[in-house]
Amino acid sequence: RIVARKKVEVQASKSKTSYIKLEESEYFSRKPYSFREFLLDPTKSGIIAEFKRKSPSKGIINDRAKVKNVTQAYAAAGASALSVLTDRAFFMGKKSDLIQARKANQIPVLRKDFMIDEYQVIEAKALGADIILLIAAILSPQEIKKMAELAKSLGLNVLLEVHNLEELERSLDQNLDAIGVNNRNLADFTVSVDTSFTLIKSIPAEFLKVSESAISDPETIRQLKEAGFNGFLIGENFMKEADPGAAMKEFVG
Ligand code: IGP
Repeated sequence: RIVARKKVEVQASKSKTSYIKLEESEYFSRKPYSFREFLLDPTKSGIIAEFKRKSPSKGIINDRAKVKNVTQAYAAAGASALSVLTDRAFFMGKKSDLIQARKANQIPVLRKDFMIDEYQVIEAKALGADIILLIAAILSPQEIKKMAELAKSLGLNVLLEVHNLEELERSLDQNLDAIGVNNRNLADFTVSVDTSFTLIKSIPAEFLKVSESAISDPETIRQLKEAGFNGFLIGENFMKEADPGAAMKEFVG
């Protein structure tokens, strides 16, 4: 189980690295980019382009692509933000991938990981992230509140991921910036973009709206925009190609 493994990993990081060390990071004092500003920028695509080498559902997607090249090509193709997996066990991601993406780009970067502890929020800031992901399926409302509050106090943007109405209703909090509807069911990996079309009706107006996963054609984006979505998180459709940046460029047209 992902969460059990993550707990062990976070404990290990905590005992190796003090909070003081994290605060010494050159990124700790930077002011994160506004997710809202970039997502609503009409000159950009609304796409949050993801760097993902591997996933539990697909296995290896791309283990040759270089994070600097790919993220820069994503940004040049009009990405509104970048998403970088930092989970090693299931996604072959690295914390240093996030640092590299940060260094190479001037758009918001989402730390994509399973956040279960406040330590990871502080770490996200130290790695140069602008946005953190909180997954409703693995967090209690109290945990979401605590982590979102901490993130906001550090100037980070918060994206809450939900997969059904129950998760959405129990998890809403004033410290969230965006609600992401995951079209992939993390329990059985089945995908359906209809999850987005159904759930958007229940997302309060003040939140940015992001549709996540299984988006593989521009027509789907057009429909999601029409339904009211501001952001589109896309990974595999680009990463499955040898040149993910070129794939995105072609997709955006
Ligand atoms: C991207 P896709 O189908 O375009 O590769 O999906 C992103 O939504 C997906 O990687 C994701 C994810 C997550 C990964 C969404 N939520 C939570 C790990 C953890």
